[in-house]
Amino acid sequence: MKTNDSLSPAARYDRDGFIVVPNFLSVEECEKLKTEARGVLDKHAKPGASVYVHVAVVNEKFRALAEDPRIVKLLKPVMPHGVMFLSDKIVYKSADKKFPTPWHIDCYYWRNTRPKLSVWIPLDDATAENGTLTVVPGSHKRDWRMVKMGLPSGEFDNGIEDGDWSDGDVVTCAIKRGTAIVFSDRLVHGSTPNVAGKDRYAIINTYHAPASDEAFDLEFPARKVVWDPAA
Ligand SMILES: O=C(O)CCC(=O)C(=O)O
Repeated sequence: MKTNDSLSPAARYDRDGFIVVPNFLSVEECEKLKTEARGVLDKHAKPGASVYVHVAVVNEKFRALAEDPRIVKLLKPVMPHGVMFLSDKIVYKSADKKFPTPWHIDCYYWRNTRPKLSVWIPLDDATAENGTLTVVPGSHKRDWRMVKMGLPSGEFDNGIEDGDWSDGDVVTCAIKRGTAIVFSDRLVHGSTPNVAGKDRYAIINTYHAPASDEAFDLEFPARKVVWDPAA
């Protein structure tokens, strides 16, 4: 996918609601993290689950990734008031888990809290055929209504049903493993279905600005300030 643009990352983030950073992790790092992710799902996730939250609480490699200096460097331009890790999540698609992630905005899940962003990193090459991330550029500038969708998977059960964008507005992020996509919690995003039936592991880390704990934050034991410009 096209990632070049003469604008700075911060200006692109403001305009589009996301930025794409190729080669963020190496192939070797992705391979190792994928093994760790499989282990976390096997050991800690509900049987058959495609999602596991609080990875950094149970796995030191993912805890290290959450506060990796490369992530801090990546986020500084879009988070000038500091970077606090909140939580992380594995999302796994496969031959058994082909369903697309429905269109949604993450801020729906943490209403009345301070703004957040997430860093989505696929640990397999991610394509339109194996369930890659899809985004609607600029959608973070509008408000969206989420509804219960009654999806058979029971995971990702809320979505946007009345989105008025056209297919041409959607960016399907066909990217190599280890590419990082930084996106606003107001950006409309989802995934393609995994019609190829091939594994697609991704790790998603969520961050916000350092501040005194809000009640919501207390649900996330691995939360940690990773850059405080005032310190
Ligand atoms: O990896 C995916 O399919 C997308 C996950 C996602 O959008 C989310 O967890 O908010």
